[in-house]
Amino acid sequence: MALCYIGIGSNLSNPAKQIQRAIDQLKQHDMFTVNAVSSLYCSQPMGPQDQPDYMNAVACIDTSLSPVALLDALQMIEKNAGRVRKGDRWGARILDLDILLYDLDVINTERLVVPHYGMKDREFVLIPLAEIAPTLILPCQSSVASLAKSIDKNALTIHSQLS
Ligand code: J1A
Repeated sequence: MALCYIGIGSNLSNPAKQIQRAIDQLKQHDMFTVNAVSSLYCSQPMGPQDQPDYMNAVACIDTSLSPVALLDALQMIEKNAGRVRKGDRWGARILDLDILLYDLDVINTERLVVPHYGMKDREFVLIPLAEIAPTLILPCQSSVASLAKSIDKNALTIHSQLS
């Protein structure tokens, strides 16, 4: 079994609903056990601001899937839950699932970079992660709690609780 942290984000088509649905799918999946889910956070978009605010959360799961098989399973959830059908055309992607951590493994392949390359710079990842895993130490030896404490909160707020 591997202990993994998954970052979840959406800024389209009722983001709060997209994220709750993604968590429901993680919970229903045969190959995952969901151990903990953070609060739902509202955050400002990275980079260009001419897009809606994001909702973000982090989930802690156990899985016996390999890292690549986990990525495949998450991309299937993105496809199922993250696309709206408009007539015969598939609409924009509305759900992002990122593998933040896979145990303390360090992975650098074409398909997968773990720990997630942006996680230490993103308040919408670090703060929800610190909420559910305050004592976690990253493979680089940094503590999640201390990284979360010193990062700029950038107007990040708790929106609601997830179930
Ligand atoms: C590809 N990948 O990335 S999408 C995939 N390492 O096909 C994978 N650890 O092969 C590859 N987990 O939320 C490499 N995929 C990966 N992501 C890993 C998953 N502003 C990995 N406030 C491309 N909040 C993949 N989000 C990677 N601004 C990128 C989606 C999934 C995140 C856009 C706020 C946000 C974005 C921009 C934001 C937010 C894309 N996030």
